[in-house]
Amino acid sequence: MKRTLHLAVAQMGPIQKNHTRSEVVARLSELMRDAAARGARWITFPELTLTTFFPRWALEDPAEVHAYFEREMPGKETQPLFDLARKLGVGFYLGYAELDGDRQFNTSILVDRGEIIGKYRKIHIPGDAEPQEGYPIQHLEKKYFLVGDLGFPVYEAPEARIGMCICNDRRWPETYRVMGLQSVDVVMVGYNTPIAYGRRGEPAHLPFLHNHLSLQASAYQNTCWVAAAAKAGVEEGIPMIGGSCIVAPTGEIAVQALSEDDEVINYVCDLDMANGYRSNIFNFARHRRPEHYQAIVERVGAEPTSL
Ligand code: ING
Repeated sequence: MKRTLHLAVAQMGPIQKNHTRSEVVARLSELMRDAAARGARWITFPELTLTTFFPRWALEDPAEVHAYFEREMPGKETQPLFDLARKLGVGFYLGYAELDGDRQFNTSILVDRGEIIGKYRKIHIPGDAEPQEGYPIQHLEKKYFLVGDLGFPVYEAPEARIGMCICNDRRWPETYRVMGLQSVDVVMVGYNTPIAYGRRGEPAHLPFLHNHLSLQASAYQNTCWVAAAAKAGVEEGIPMIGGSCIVAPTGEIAVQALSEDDEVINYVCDLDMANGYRSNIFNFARHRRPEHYQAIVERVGAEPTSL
């Protein structure tokens, strides 16, 4: 009997500053109903998917900043999404800004049939803590979020081992390898990727290439499925990439979103597809040589000195 898992990715179109959480939860609920109607068991939503991507601005008023954060999860406005998931019998990944006491994290949770079974706090915080002179756009996540303190956990869901990461994490091979070494079956990731942030004058096609390149390489090199959900489209005048997709352990994109708006994609994933890779070419136990990898843990930045 093949181990299959029906995954959906719910891409969100833009969320503008004046969109309320209730309006956003109504959109998320519509996507969840669509995914469940297709037979999906799990749904991946984007990063920071309850509000507009506020780290594009330098906000100084703590009350204005905290208005983008959730003090409780579920809260009054998000409870309906949990209730719907319980009714539909589905699980979901949700990205949001978490206020834990006075600590601010870029967080995602795994919720199975309305119960939180896992939490992750973003570890690779990109961008800057202060606005940068001459940048076409700002990306100030280091101003608003602490580095996550939960590691890269992998959770035993009923049908599969599921791990999470958030946006910039997907560009770092260490992210998936730590989960791969925990035999993760599915990595869920949400992202907000503005087009203009990268290298100034970067050719327009490269943000799309780099997104899929990172996801496909990581799925293949860690013999896992990757479900990636974009918040896409033009938010407050800033364009963000779409390209939501479900990637197989072969590194192939099984299905991808075609729009930059609210859109569900889904795929019935064969979780045993990875076995051929795990038993041979990527049999970590047989082939990895950590005794030669110490630089990966000992050094933070690259240095022009040999080990
Ligand atoms: N966003 C971006 C990402 O890693 C970024 C930051 C944009 C990095 C463009 C490089 C180029 O996709 C988040 N939220 O991490």
